[in-house]
Amino acid sequence: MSTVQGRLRIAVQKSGRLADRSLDLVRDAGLRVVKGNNDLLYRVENYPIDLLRVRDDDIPTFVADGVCDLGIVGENVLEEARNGGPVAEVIMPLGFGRCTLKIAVPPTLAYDNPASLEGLRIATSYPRILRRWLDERKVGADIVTMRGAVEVAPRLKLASAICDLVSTGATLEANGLGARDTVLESQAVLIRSPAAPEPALQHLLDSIIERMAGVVSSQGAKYVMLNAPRSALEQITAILPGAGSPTVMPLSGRDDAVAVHAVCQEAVFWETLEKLKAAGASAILVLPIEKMM
Ligand code: PRT
Ligand code: ZN
Repeated sequence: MSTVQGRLRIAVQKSGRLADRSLDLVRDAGLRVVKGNNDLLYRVENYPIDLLRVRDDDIPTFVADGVCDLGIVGENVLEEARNGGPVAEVIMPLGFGRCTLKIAVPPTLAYDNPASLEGLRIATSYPRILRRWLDERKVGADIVTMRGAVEVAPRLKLASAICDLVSTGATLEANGLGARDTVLESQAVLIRSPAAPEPALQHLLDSIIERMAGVVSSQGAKYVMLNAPRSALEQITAILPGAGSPTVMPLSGRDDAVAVHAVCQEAVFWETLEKLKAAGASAILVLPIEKMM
């Protein structure tokens, strides 16, 4: 059972790379968040829900232990928190906070495959993930755990290689390191507690999850409307990216053409529009989608 009677709790990062997007997701799901005097806890004024704002490293435990019902955290942090105890359940990937945990080495170190790390010292903030990865590959290496600034470890001779998060690659480049292997692909995920909420809050919890799923799937999705010659209908629908089965409607006064409406799950680029036009489509409209369920 959740610890606070009559209220659901969602754990989000207080400040950092996931903080803004986490709050956006909560707001887009229709929760009106009010910042009170308490920096740790934001209240939702239209539902019995509180946001617990904490360091991301605390989120997996808070959710696994039932202190919070839901949480938003990077897969890297969730994976590192796995220690044989209760685990939070991953509900869905959220499409932001993407990064990759990589093995990176200085140019002086010859790296062919993970076995090249045998007997070396590797610096990382993710010792558990790295240990599992090395064990699975039967590589024996020493791990030096560092809280931050992992990229300077080779220069300071603290380690021969590093295992760190990479997004643009600028940090590795600035430190003269090259990425060699991928240990984990990560993005932010929505997680839920294995402990059920109070029965009276179950319906609210389910509906928040469903709304968040709607927000995530509508992100980047577009509503496309166009007119198509009947003869080119098959070709035109094949061009629409991730459209599933579109709606096809008659056009008044025209037997040779139809109107096509489709929800495209993937990005609709100018190139796509040009291909549609070349295939005979006309009056092409691309509209954003605000909500989807
Ligand atoms: O204070 P708190 O503990 O909550 O935050 P934090 O400092 O531990 O984490 P924060 O806010 O930096 O990151 C939160 C989450 O964002 C991470 O756990 C990842 O899931 C995700 N994320 C996405 C990243 C990056 N991209 C990222 N690039 N986390 C860290 N980095 C760092 C990386 O460690 C390296 O130092 O950015 C540097 C590399 O970036 P590039 O762009 O130069 O490759
Ligand atoms: Zn952290």
